[in-house]
Amino acid sequence: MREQANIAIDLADVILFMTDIRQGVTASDMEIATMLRHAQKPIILVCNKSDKFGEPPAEIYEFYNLGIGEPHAISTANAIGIGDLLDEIYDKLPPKSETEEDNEKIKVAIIGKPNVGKSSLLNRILGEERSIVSDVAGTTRDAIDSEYTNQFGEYVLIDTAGLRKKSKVNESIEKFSIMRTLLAIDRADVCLVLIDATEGVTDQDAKILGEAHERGKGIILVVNKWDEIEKDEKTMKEFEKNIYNKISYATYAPILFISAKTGQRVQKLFELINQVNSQNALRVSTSVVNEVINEAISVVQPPSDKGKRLKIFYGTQASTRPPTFVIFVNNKELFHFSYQRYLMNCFRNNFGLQGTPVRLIIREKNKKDASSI
Ligand SMILES: Nc1nc2c(ncn2[C@@H]2O[C@H](COP(=O)(O)OP(=O)(O)OP(=O)(O)O)[C@@H](O)[C@H]2O)c(=O)[nH]1
Ligand SMILES: [Mg+2]
Repeated sequence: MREQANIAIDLADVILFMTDIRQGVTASDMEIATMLRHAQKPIILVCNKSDKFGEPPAEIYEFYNLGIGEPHAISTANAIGIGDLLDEIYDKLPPKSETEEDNEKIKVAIIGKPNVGKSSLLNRILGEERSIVSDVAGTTRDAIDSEYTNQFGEYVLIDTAGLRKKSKVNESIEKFSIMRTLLAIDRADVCLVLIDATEGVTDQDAKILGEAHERGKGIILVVNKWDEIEKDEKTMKEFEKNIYNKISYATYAPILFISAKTGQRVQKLFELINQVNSQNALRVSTSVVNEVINEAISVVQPPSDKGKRLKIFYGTQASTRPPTFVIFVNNKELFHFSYQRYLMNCFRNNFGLQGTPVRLIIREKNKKDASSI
């Protein structure tokens, strides 16, 4: 429990220290308070179960003894004091600039199942033993940030804990490792999804890739331990084919074959990272989006159903990371998946968009609305 609490403290921007006003200050409250005093994070002391409206009960004064500051009386059951608590949390959140200071640096998360060589890759890049490497699966527990600059740019490289199969995760410590890895993916601009060349793409690899894909990250598939493979001139192509067969929804992701052990092609990663990062952040003007839509429509007629034909009025890019396009149509139902995929491919072919997921949001608009735009 203590270990879990420590991990949670590390991850947090603000800590709510929750106590029970009906029990008064307990021995474990005292212990937690001691832990928190070392945390150097903003802490808000909360006395729950203060169920009556009006002035906080006299019992609250005892909580000053914890040395955490002013206690806040709330009742979660009766929804008392929650708004004030939220205000307090808001005040204590770090300013935005602090969390975005590394904006020019490309954040790269190295993810993959245990033992695939994530830490080895990081060490190879940095040229030092920053992360512990061993053949014991689950060596890395933490997400470790390292800043790195080379001729290609400035990066923050994040080594992560290997994501295991759910069925094998029983300790809560491991759940926190997983949480840290997922948070690292959230923070990243580009994810390097490592695949073990000696095993090919496994279900677990596909799941990990799915986490990055769903979060809209730039993705590079990195096949590691390439030194272990006996190969001829066809091996790489066959490998590529097998990978894309297994993960057909992410064929946009480029594949690089490397060896963290020998350093083969590791330097090539950075050009790819830069490309994928800029594609993930790409912005396309509305006029260009509509040129592509119009051309797409003229080449392949939109589908129709029971005499009704899909009409695409116009589209616009709503956001980046990943590129997300809103498409206004007469009737959503008619916009079949296959035609969405077709349009998505037209976007990809025209704009590039290699290495990044692309999202379409379909909105209905009646004709009258549409013509007024
Ligand atoms: N042959 C070969 N072995 C490698 C390569 N990269 C890593 N290994 C070996 O694979 C094992 C696991 O390497 P790690 O770097 O610890 O793997 P990890 O993905 O960080 O593992 P966890 O932190 O446990 O998730 C070690 O024995 C490495 O020496 C490679 O390119 N080729
Ligand atoms: Mg590791």
